[in-house]
Amino acid sequence: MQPCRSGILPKRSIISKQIRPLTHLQRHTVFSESAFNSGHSITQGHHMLPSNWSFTRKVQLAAAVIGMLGVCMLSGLLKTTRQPMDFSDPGKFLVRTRDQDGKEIVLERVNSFADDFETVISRKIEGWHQEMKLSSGSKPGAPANNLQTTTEQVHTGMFSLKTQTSQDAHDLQKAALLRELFFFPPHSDFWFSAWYYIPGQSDIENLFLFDLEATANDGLGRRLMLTGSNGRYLMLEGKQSTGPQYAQTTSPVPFPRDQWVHLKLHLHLSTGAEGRVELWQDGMLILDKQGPNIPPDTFYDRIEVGQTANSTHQALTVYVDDVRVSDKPIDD
Ligand SMILES: [Ca+2]
Repeated sequence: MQPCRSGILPKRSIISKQIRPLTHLQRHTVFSESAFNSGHSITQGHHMLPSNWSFTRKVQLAAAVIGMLGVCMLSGLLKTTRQPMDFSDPGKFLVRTRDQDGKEIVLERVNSFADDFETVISRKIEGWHQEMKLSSGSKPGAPANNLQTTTEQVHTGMFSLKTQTSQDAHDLQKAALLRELFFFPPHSDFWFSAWYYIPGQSDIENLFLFDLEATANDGLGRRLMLTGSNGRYLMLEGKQSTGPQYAQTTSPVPFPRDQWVHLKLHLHLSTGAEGRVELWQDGMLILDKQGPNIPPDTFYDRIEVGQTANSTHQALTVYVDDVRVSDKPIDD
């Protein structure tokens, strides 16, 4: 079966079935740290040995100690020789799903994507894969949460994406588009560019605008959010296993309202110190940080764009236009 890049997906199909089982991507540990450290030291054992023990009992104890040492050495050996996931061949990470006719299809992963929202949003392989109008978790969202193309505010062309979420005093609300099938493993470069327009002056602290996530790792990833008093500036949030939070620490640059704002994000993905985060706002570099930005043994494969989480407890409208993703630098 030849991998394909285009086609119509069935309405209820979810692209998450990998040719490789998902568990292959989970980090596995041969011996836990607690098991590794449970043996008593030999010196401690020697001093506590009762003088009236028989020779046979001493031999049994010695055999037990030697056995324990063997387990510890084997454990250490396995720990040091465990190989990290090999992401050198994207062809090993294809996705198997079904088209709208129920025919099984195999999908390649990609490193680039673009949408100027000049055509109606439709669910298709080469486009967006899910309209997220949810609440927290997978709970249904408020009925007024909405996603549509509009002429109300446009960056280029005739249309942009309009996202609307309802006021919810107790929970978050989402109105975002999700796309899977990407392949951004450690040591690769991820570039994202998009234009956002947030009308009004209401408090937007804890509004999330963009997510880069790993489906096979419980959706862990990095998210662009507005933080500070009234949500005045951007930061790159992330769960602990994805590395530190990356925030503007000195003289944060305010996020403009009632106008189009260009955001460009670059991540050199790494689980270690060579990772890099760069964020430009209207051409100004407002974040430039080094350090981890992806969990071990996983790759980022999906994005969410729009109001990926409105945790402000207020109704909000956000417009988005000219979304681009690439593994190479994106020209402004
Ligand atoms: Ca447009």
